[in-house]
Amino acid sequence: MYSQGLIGADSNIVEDQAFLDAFQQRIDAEEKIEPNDPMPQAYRNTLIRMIGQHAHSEIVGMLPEGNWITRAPSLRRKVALLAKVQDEGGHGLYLYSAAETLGVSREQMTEELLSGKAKYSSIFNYPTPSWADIGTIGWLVDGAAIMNQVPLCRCSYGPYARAMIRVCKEESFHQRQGYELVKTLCEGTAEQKAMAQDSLNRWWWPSLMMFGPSDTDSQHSDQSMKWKIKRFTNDALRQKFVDATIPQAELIGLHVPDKDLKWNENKNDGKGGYDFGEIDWDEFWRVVKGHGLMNKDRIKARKKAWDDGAWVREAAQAFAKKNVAA
Ligand code: FAQ
Repeated sequence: MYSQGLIGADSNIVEDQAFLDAFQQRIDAEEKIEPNDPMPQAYRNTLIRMIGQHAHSEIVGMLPEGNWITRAPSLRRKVALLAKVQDEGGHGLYLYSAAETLGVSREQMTEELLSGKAKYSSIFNYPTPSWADIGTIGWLVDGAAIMNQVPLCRCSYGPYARAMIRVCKEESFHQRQGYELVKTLCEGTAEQKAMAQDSLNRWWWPSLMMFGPSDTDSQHSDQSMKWKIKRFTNDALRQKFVDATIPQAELIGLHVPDKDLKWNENKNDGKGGYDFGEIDWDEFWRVVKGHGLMNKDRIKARKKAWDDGAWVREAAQAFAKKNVAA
């Protein structure tokens, strides 16, 4: 990885106004910023925080679905779920590698996850008690992830933008297979349809929370938009997600659990869109701060995997050293 050569790569840079203006000009001209380019420390730190959080989300996100691999109801469903969970692991690895180009090590990022310093998406702190949850996660969670990540393919930082291209293609496939699973349940027995509805009831609001706090409370959005890391605000993406998803729910006969949901033809500059109810922000912050239903289990599982894998990392390093010496 690039990291070893890059740590402190621009520590000699004086971040005076001329430097910051020249950097902003490159951003405004839609140039990609690459690992060896000089960049303001705050730009670097923002990306390390955001890509690190994203990588952790992919890896922790394997747990709720992994829970169902042994209990998938058919071989076809088992193969699809195995492949999906494996894809999420791959996304985590590209993203850790993209973050490493900024001079942070994977060990450091993992320590920050395990100590609670680094965040991961709130959505993965909810349990998956029914098989329908596997469909709902693909449909809504991957659906929300794509809405947020397609614009990240145009992020100003080259390695993150490029990693996002393949990630989005795979997430798009996951969204479709999840929707197909939920649709199949809706076309099945009354009990299966009820299972799908119950799952939507539990995942709808947490999926809206994935987009982050409202624009008025989002501390990083303004600067990240200026640096063209983010292309849309949290609320703008949330609105796009709601507008895209309601017709999908209607098509398969599911009811979105929001009494304030209403078509508003004046929304989106007259193109129309849905008004929707107020998100429970207390719940959002409680989960983000570590007090959701599954936060402790998720970190415990990641710590066990990291500790159990220590011998593999040590062996790989010893082997690499032996090869260099030979
Ligand atoms: N959960 O000022 P903002 C996936 C934190 S991948 C937890 O608005 P920002 C794939 C935020 O970090 C899902 N924390 O922050 C998959 C900040 O705290 P900090 C992950 C959250 O960065 C599917 C504070 O609140 N996707 O699902 C959340 O401008 C299925 C203030 O917020 C990404 O990471 C949250 N929901 O915007 C895998 C995409 N929201 O760091 C398996 C890249 C906010 O100052 C199965 N990230 N916070 O301590 C982003 O687009 C942005 O980072 C946002 C937040 C939009 C998440």
